[in-house]
Amino acid sequence: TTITYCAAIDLGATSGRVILGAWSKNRLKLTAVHRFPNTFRTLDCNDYWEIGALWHEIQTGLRKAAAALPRGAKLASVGVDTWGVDYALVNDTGRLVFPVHAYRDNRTQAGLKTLGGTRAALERVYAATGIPNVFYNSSLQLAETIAACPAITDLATRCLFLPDYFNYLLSGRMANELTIASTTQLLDVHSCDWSRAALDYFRVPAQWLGKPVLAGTKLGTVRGIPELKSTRVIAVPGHDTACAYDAMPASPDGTDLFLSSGTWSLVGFESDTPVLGPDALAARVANERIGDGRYRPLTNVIGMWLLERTMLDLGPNARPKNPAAWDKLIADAAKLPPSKHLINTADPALANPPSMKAVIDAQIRRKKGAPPKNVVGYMRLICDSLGRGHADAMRAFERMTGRKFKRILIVGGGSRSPLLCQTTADAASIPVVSFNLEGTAVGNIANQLIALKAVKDLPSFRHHLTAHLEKKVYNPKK
Ligand code: LFR
Repeated sequence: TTITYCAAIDLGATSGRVILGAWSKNRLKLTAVHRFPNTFRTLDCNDYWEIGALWHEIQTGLRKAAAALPRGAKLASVGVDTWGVDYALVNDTGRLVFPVHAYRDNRTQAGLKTLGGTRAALERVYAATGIPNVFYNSSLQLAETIAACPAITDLATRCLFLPDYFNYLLSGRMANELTIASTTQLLDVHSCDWSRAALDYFRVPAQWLGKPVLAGTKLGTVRGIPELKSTRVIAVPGHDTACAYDAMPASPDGTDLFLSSGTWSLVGFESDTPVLGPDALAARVANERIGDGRYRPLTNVIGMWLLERTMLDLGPNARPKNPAAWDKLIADAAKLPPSKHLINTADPALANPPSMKAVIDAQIRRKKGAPPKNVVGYMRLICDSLGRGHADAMRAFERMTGRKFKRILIVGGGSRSPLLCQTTADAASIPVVSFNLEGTAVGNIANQLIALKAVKDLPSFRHHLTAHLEKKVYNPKK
């Protein structure tokens, strides 16, 4: 029997991993060969990723993947996905000519207000790109970089979004990939190329960007790691959320709503057409793309970031030290009564505050409630509030599209929280189905297998995946 080995490099904003996949007899076996934390660092008033540290972890992970292969076996390919929107500016030789900012940096606040305050421009940009005005957009970030450092337009010749940049470091080829391009607010919503109108509005030099390649494009072979010199670098959907959506064991009739739950909760679905117009803009629907060019209209609900940050404020002992401690925390929170007052998850003050706890407490006090007393209480409050946020996003989609969703499929870190699954099912009044699935890595590997012709296409991958998947159904409590 032939076994095809692929490695997924999957970088999230708070953690990263390198996962080895072995595909044989229509089954995927995963081994997490390397896991590492990720964080941005604040220098003066700005936030930056530690890009060299991330590259080091990627290389360490790939060496571990090579070492984990059985004797004589070869790693066929690697693929990279990361969180959305962030980028590296480089010159023709690939040299970094600007530090890599983190999207939580509040340097985009002025641009956000300008675009938000000019109704006509806002509508024009939305009609052109299908992406709402959100603080982290690459468009606003690039505009700020160019305004703050005008000389950058002489220094930089290419803009590579983070998966593109790591693909370049791996393979030596510079290419912009479609799904990550679709997170920028610079891609034309009706084609698979950049939007002239958006580039002009944000004054981004068109020559910085290459026509996006589709997922499955073979970029080259791995440089710099002798054990992997014949391993291909394949452009997978570079956006982690696109990978997570590809891994959804969805029923083919389109009645499943997708929820990828991590730092952010990404609530959306797959569609042949974008969802546009004033209601979509008001609901902040982002028409991001699937690797093949179709659409995944989604809303970003703030996600487990609320908990990540609140735990920092609660001190070193608030964060569970192992999986059993996490389970206990979640179980204890589930025993508390449902929260009387919920967090308004759309409050911009939650994006990157000096103290998350202070912002949450202030919100609850404004509603004349009492803030939680401990981490168990915050867990309960955050899960109740996210459940409500997920359900609101679903109902908005139903109103706009006339669809009726029958199930919510959840993957990612939050899928391991019975409390979050239950609060979501209760608020949405439909079952939530959680999968024991490293969604982003699975979607990443699926795209490599398809490019290598080990799997026919995405529907057949999902079909095989569904056959062996452990799932848990949370029915809404009446
Ligand atoms: C999730 C994610 C979201 C994106 C946010 C910022 O990891 O990619 O989809 O909106 O991070 O990039």
